[in-house]
Amino acid sequence: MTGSSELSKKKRMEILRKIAEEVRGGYRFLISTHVNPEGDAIGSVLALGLALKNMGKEVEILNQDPTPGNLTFLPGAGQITHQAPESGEFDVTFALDCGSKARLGEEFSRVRTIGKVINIDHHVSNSFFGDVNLVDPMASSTAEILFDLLGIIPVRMSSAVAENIYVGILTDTGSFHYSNTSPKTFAVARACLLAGVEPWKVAEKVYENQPLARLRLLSMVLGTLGGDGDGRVNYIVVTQKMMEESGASPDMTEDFINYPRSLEGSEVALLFRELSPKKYRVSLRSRGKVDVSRIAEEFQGGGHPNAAGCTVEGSLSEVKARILERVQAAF
Ligand SMILES: [Mn+2]
Repeated sequence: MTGSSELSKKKRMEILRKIAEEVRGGYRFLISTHVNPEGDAIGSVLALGLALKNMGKEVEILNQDPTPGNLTFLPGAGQITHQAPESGEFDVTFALDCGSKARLGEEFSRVRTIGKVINIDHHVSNSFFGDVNLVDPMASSTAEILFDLLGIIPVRMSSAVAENIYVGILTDTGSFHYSNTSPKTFAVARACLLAGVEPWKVAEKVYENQPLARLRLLSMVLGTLGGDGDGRVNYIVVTQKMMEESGASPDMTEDFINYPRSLEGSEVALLFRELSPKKYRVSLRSRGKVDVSRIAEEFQGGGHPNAAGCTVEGSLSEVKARILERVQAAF
């Protein structure tokens, strides 16, 4: 057990109070998240950013990578910058949903003065790189933790803030499908609805608004479906060639792993995405029998017991063989 998984209610509240104090005392805030951001990353930076602005704070949101197309509807999304700001001097910097400082990206490292770093995350593999660290692996999402922070500061949750929190929760729980969905998760979602969020509208924008390129890519990727022979481990592959032929962007592959994951009898699902000819991003999902974060960590990656990722160098057949061997040994 790491210290983080034993985070007690009391300790959690202490840290939240400390962060609320930093918020009240600071004036210029930088907010950032990991490279290749998804729903929880985007929802979290926007929810906190909008809330701080509502308090009259000066806020800069820096995400190195672009916002996925299906999330650009989120309130405040137009205010995200992708390059280190020229006059980069901040009292406090929030790193949200990000396991390590390196995952904040190159642009982040160019900011002149980041001030005190507050690290809020729910990844068990978080490296506690902040001056203040709130890592709560029991939370469904970083957005769920931010909901508590806003209540303690306190700052009213506007409908715009609520929509961002709701999307963070919705996407990180796979629409409330995954095991990280708790009574607390639904309580926070309920509060978001009471603040004005309309779930059907959000679901339509997030899930039923896909570009044709994504479906074209998916049809190619499903053709690569393979397994270990007994049905427990199933994988798919995304190559650079498929990306080019379909015209899709990497963020469109985000949910593809749910296809091998959803197969009958599937315990571990894998997605191999070619980054360059001898380098692959590997996403791992488990239904609970195998702790895939341990496997990812062996390859300098990380994540949760049921959802993790790592980057592995080698040809596709080498990378596949190394990962499959490791996964099979974990049963
Ligand atoms: Mn998250």
